[in-house]
Amino acid sequence: MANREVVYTTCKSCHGGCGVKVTKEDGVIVKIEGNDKSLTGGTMCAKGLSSIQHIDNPYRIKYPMKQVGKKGEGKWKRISWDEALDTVAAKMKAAIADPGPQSIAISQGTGRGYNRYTMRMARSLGTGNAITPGYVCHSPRLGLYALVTGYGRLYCDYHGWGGVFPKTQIMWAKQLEISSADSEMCYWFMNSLDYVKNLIIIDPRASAYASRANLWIQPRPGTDSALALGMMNVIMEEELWDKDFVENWTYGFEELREHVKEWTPEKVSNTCWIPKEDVITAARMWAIDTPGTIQVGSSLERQANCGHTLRAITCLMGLAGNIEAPGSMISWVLPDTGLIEDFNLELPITDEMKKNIIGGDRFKMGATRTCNPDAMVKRILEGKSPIKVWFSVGGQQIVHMANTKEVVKAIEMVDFMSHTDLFMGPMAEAADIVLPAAHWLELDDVYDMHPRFFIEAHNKVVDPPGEARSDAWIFNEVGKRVVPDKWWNDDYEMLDYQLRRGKGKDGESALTWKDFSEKLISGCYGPDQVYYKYKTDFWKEGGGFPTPSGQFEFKSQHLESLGYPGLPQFAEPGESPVSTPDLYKEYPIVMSSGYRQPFYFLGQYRNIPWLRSFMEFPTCQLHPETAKLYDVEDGDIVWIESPRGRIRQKLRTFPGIKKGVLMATANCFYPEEPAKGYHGVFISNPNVLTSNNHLDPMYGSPDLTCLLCKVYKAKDEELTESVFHTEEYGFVPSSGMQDV
Ligand SMILES: Nc1nc2c(c(=O)[nH]1)N[C@H]1C(S)=C(S)[C@@H](COP(=O)(O)OP(=O)(O)OC[C@H]3O[C@@H](n4cnc5c(=O)[nH]c(N)nc54)[C@H](O)[C@@H]3O)O[C@H]1N2
Ligand SMILES: Nc1nc2c(c(=O)[nH]1)N[C@H]1C(S)=C(S)[C@@H](COP(=O)(O)OP(=O)(O)OC[C@H]3O[C@@H](n4cnc5c(=O)[nH]c(N)nc54)[C@H](O)[C@@H]3O)O[C@H]1N2
Ligand code: SF4
Ligand SMILES: [Mo]
Repeated sequence: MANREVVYTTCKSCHGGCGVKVTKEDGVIVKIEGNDKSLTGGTMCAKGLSSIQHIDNPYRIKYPMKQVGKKGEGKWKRISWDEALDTVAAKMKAAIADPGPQSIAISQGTGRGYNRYTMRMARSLGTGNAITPGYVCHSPRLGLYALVTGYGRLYCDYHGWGGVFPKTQIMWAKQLEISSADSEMCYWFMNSLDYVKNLIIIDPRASAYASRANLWIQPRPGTDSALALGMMNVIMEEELWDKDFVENWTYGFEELREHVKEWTPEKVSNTCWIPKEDVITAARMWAIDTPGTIQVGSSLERQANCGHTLRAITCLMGLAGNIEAPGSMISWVLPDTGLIEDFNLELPITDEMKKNIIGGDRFKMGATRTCNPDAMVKRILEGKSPIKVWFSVGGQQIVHMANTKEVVKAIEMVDFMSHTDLFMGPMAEAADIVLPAAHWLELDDVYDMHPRFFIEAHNKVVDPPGEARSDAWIFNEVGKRVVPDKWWNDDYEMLDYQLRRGKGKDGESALTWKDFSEKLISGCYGPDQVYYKYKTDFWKEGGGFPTPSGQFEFKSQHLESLGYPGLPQFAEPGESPVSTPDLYKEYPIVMSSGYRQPFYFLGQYRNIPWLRSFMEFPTCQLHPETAKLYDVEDGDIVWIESPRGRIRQKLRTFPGIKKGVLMATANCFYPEEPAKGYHGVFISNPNVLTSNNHLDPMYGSPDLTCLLCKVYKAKDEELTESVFHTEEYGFVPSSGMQDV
């Protein structure tokens, strides 16, 4: 009889959070399924369920290695952990001594639960030059929500804990059912649809719920702030705003009212290429059928007017009084452990660090705690590299930043880079040293990716392959070699420290990692959540918001003091039919990139056979009539070209996409393509096409989801790369890594 064992843990194959039940037989994982007693009720997606193929995968990095050829050549030699860590630490110490700690960059990818280690590492070394994709993903909304309400984390209350579900739900540039399948949202969102009266989708492309929506608006990509301003104008004209909330709890209403007057439904219609009736209907639904929620998608943050778009949408929330009411937008009360993020926030960012943040002089909202990655690339290319040592953990900057050609060139110019990852990919190939990271089934840690109302435990199920180690262990080992007073003797001490404020089993003692690991979750949910905090002393004695005026701020004096307009504005994308009409003649299609796929997570999982089998090539979408206009057909491999270069993707004609608009799959490379050429990063990745020249004035975000392109069929002789000719998707690792 096999020895069976069940372990409960938490998935993070995406941003994470689904409760998982794992069954092992004789120490080998035989089944992965949802934990029906967890907050996510036993639901899991294809990515998490395919984890058996993640942990036993030929692309896994198993040992520390150093590059022995030129960067990007894929010539690697196995080294010991001591050699790897000592080399990284020595490089950091030398950089701290000369020219100073600001010359160290610490980077990460999108949140995978280890973010707080990245930020603590940066602060403990004394550098403000942390690099994250936050400026195109989530940071603008958190910053803007904070500006208006004083509290940065506003979430949709899909839960019904206040006795009410949202009556109107807007899905604004968001395909929640795919992109937030995790514990963040989807489970509760699906349930809340039983109670919704108006579901409004604002998306140039039909997402899964468009067919169920009462109203589906298809704006031209990059024009959403005009739509939000126009909806506010209708609300003002028809006097539909929430009188009590506006009168008693807001600042700057009259100025906003005057400001949005020019945004008539006709003007919005001309700007966004939508019927003017859509603006009026959406505004009425939103303001009359309250409470309501707006789920914002990050396509709006991958645009150079993102600051004002998010501000306009936030003002729209306040106009309808959809703040802090049950079934509206709410800031959650945290678990009793507080924000595990305090682990990095407790190390203050000093004036000296701030002064040296790259891009800090230009992007006064975005580059305050992290640097602006595009400004950094430009500085390196100018030959004045401010970065001597780059400690990269997760994250594929080569793939995910605008203008791939420039990014590759800049990264190759950095003196020393290490990269920590589970799999070989473009960033690892560009590194001098690679450190092998453990999968979530192979580590113990606190899951705190979205510090909302709960934290969960990642419990180790099996040992990592070879000498792979958890990110927490790796950060701590590097940290204690360079700044020992800010790090711990071992990573379990560090876990205990992070949980120190939590209540233990007896309700008195501090929560330890061991207790928490058994408990699996600590949270504040159900009747323990608090609504209408601004009507109580929660934020301010006597009530109010934690803003400078104590009110919900339609107009921002803080922005004005930084030299930005205090009221939300519209601006055309850097390249668009309106801003660059000549370019539009040559590149006559408006392009967006993104639209998450259920079986990939950004650039990840094209090396997972089960997941790759759903979609061999990245696809792009065009309306059948647009496709006909440019002589391309469903199933063609097409060239998509912009002034910066061209890529190939497979065309899917789709009547659900706006005519004249192309949507491309983002974040693509091919693990099976050779290391040289960074695993095919130039074959299909839309960032070969995007520009890093036109950036949001507040956040520094480039136009990744609104630019211009042309499209034409690729000839057979142009499909030379192996990816176009593999029968079995070529799962053979190209750089022979696993044999070292
Ligand atoms: N399965 C899976 N889940 C993921 C990810 C993944 O890769 N795979 N990625 C994760 C990450 S890092 C993020 S940031 C989130 C992103 O998740 P979402 O915010 O949902 O982002 P997308 O799916 O890229 O885009 C959402 C929708 O925006 C539309 N859109 C594009 N441009 C515009 C525009 O200009 N205006 C409007 N109104 N709509 C537009 C697209 O057509 C698309 O349907 O998902 C996360 N979750
Ligand atoms: N054109 C265009 N560009 C975009 C976007 C777009 O829609 N269009 N989206 C933008 C957005 S929203 C984002 S967030 C970025 C995403 O950017 P990234 O986060 O860079 O995306 P990934 O491709 O998922 O890269 C993550 C890397 O981290 C590794 N990894 C995963 N989990 C762990 C872990 O636990 N530990 C360690 N050490 N490594 C791990 C993975 O193997 C992978 O190599 O891309 C941005 N760029
Ligand atoms: S949604 Fe995310 S957390 Fe949930 S199973 Fe899928 S990958 Fe894992
Ligand atoms: Mo993201």
